[in-house]
Amino acid sequence: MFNKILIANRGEIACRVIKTARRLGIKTVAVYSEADAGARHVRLADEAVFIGPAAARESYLVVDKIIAAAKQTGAQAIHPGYGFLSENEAFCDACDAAGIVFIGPPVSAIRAMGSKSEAKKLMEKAQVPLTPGYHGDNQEPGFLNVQADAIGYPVLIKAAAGGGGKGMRLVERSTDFLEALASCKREAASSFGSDHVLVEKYLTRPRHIEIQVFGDTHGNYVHLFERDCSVQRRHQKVLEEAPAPGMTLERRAAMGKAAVDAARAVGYVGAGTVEFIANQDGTFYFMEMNTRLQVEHPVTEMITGLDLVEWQLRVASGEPLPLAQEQLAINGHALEARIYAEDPGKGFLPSTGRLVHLAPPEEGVHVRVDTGVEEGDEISPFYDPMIAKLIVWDVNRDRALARMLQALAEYRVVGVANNIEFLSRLTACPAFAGADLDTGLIEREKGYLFPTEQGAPREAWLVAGLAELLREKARAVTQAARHSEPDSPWHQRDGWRLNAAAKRTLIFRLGEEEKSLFVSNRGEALAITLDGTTSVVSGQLNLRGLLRAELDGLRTTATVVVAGERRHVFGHGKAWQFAAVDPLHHSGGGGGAEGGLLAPMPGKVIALIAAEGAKVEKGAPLLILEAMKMEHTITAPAAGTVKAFRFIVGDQVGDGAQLVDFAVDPA
Ligand code: MV4
Repeated sequence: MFNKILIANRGEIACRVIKTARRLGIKTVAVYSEADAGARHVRLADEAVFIGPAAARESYLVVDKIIAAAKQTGAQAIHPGYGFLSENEAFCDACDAAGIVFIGPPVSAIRAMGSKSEAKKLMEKAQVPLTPGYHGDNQEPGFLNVQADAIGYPVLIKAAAGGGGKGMRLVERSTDFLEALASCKREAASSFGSDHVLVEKYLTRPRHIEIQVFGDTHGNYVHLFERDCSVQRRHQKVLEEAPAPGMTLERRAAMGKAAVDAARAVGYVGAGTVEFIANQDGTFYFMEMNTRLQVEHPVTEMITGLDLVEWQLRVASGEPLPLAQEQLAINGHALEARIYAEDPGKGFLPSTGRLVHLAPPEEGVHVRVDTGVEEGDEISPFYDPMIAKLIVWDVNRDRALARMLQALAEYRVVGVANNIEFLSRLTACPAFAGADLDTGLIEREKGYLFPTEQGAPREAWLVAGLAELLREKARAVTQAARHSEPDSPWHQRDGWRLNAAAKRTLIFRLGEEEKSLFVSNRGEALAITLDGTTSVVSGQLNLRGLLRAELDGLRTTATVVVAGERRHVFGHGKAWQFAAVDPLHHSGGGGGAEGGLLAPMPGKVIALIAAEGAKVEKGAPLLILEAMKMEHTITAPAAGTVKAFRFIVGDQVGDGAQLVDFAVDPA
C-alpha cells in the first residue's frame, strides 16, 4: 500500500479521497490554484503544492505541473478524482513515464472507451447488448439512410466521438434523414474532430441505469450493483439512487454480467462504470463506459457498506479485490442529491459569492455530506459550482425519500443562490416519489418543479418578525452586559415604556410584497398584528438562527439567518428571502414611497427641517424624532414634495404614526 498519494483534483472529491487515505494511514498531497489557496481540501491534506492561476487550464489540467508536484513531494501515486485529468490518456502516460502510479485503469482502457463506436465494437465482441442500430465504418449517406429505414423511426444519429448528449440528432421520418445526418456530421467534425456517426433506434422514455464494476491486476472482476441516474437536466445528473427502482434479480444479474464482461473485454483495472440505457420494460443496451470514479459513487457505498476509494487504493497498489461477487449484497436504499450554487428560477444560472451561512444537516447512519466548502468559503466562477453531495440511506426507498426531504429541509445555505428547494420539490414530486422515472422527468414535471407562485405563508412572516425581536433583545442584553450600568432599565428591550404599552412596527419585503408587522407585548409573549389579524407569538432563538417558536399555540421550528438586510427564513423544506425594511427610511404603509412616512417607534418631534411644499431629493432630511434617548432623522424616501407635516415640534408621536404627507415625483 502507498505511503503517500497526491490528489490531482479539488472540491468535494479531493476532500473525500483525503478522508479515506487518512483512515488508511496514507499521507496526502493536495494541489491548489490561486483561487483555492484557502480551500478545504488544502486544509485537510498533509501537504499542499501551489500549481498556478485559478483557470483550470493553467493549473489543474496542466499535466507537467501535477507530475512535478508529485515528484517534489515524493507521492507514489496520483488519484485523479473525476473530471479534470481523470480520463486523460496523456496524463496516464505521463504518470507511467514518471514511475508514478495512476490510480485508475490502464491507458489502453481509457483509449478504448474514448470512442463510442470503438467501445461498441468491443462490447459487441463481448456480447454486451447494444441498442439496435448501425455503428460501422460505412459512412456513405445513402447507405446510412437505408440503415435508418431498416432500424425503423424514430432513430437517433450520434457522433461517435461525442458524449454527454452533444452531437445527437433525432430523426422522425426517412425524408428528414439526410439533412439531419449532414448537420450532425458538421457538428461532430467541428466539435469532436471526427464526423464519424452511428445510427440507433431511439428509445422514447429511457432510463439511465449504470453498473459499478471493479477489476484488479489479478484478473478478478465484480460488479457492485446498479445506480439509477435517470433524473438529469441537460445531461447533468441531479438525483441518483441505488438500487434502481423496479429492478428484478434476473435483470440485475444480466446487467451485472454484461458490465463485468465489458470490463473484462477491455482488461479493466480499478473502478469503472458501465452505463446502460433501458426501456420502461427493462430491456437494456450498452451506452458508454466511464473509466473514472463517478460523482455518484457514494450511493453504491451506502448500500454495500464499502469504501470504493479504499478499493481503488488497494487495487492500484497491486492487492486483489477485497471481496468476491458472492460476498457482495445490497442493504437498503440510498439517494444522492447534488447541492449546487445555481438559481433554478433563473435557468440554473451559476451563482458565485461567499457562503455567509452554511449549515449542512447532521451526519450519521442515515445522512452523509460530501463537501469541499465550509462557511465563509467562496464559490468561485472558475469551477463547477457544487456546494456538496447530500447522500441519505434507509432500509427502503420510501424511508430514504423521507430522509432526503428531511435532510434538504435542514440544509441551510446563505450567500449564494442554490437548488435546495428545487431538490426538495423534485424529491417530493409524485413522478419521482412514485418511481415513474425516465430521462425526461424534469422537463415533464416542470409545472410542479418550477412553481410560479411567489409569496410566503403568514407563518413565515411571523417567524421573521419574532426572530427580529428576539435578536434585538439578545443584542440589548449583550450591550447591557458591556455597559457600566448593566441593570439600567433603558437597556431592557422588553418593550417596557414609562406610560404606555410598547408598540413596534417591523416592515419586511418579499419580492414585490411588503408587509408591516405591528408588535406589542402580551404578558410574557408578543402580539403581532399582520394583515389585520393578531397572533400571539413567543420563542427562543439560538446563535445559529434556529428558532423554536409558538405561534397562536402551535409549536414550530424554523431557521432565520441574517445576511445584511436580508432575513433568510427556512422552514418545512422551503426558504424565503425577506428584506428587513428600515422604518426610518420607509414611507407609506403599502410599501411604495407614496403617502406619509411612519414613525418607526414612539418619540417626540424635536425639529421640522424641510419646509412644507418644498421639493426635495431622495435622502434629504425632513424632520427629527427623539426616541430611545437618540435623535433619528427621517429622510425623504425618494425625490418628491413635502406636502404637509402631521405634527409640530414638541408633539409626542406613537409608533407607526403618519408623520409626513409626501408625494414622490413621477418616475
Ligand atoms: C439515447 C437516447 C435514446 N435513444 N440513445 C444522451 C447522452 C448519451 N449518454 C446518450 N444519450 C441518450 N442516448 C437512444 N438510442 C436518449 C439519450 C438521453 C439520455 C441518456 C441517458 C441519460 C440522460 C439522457 C438525456 C437525454 C437523452
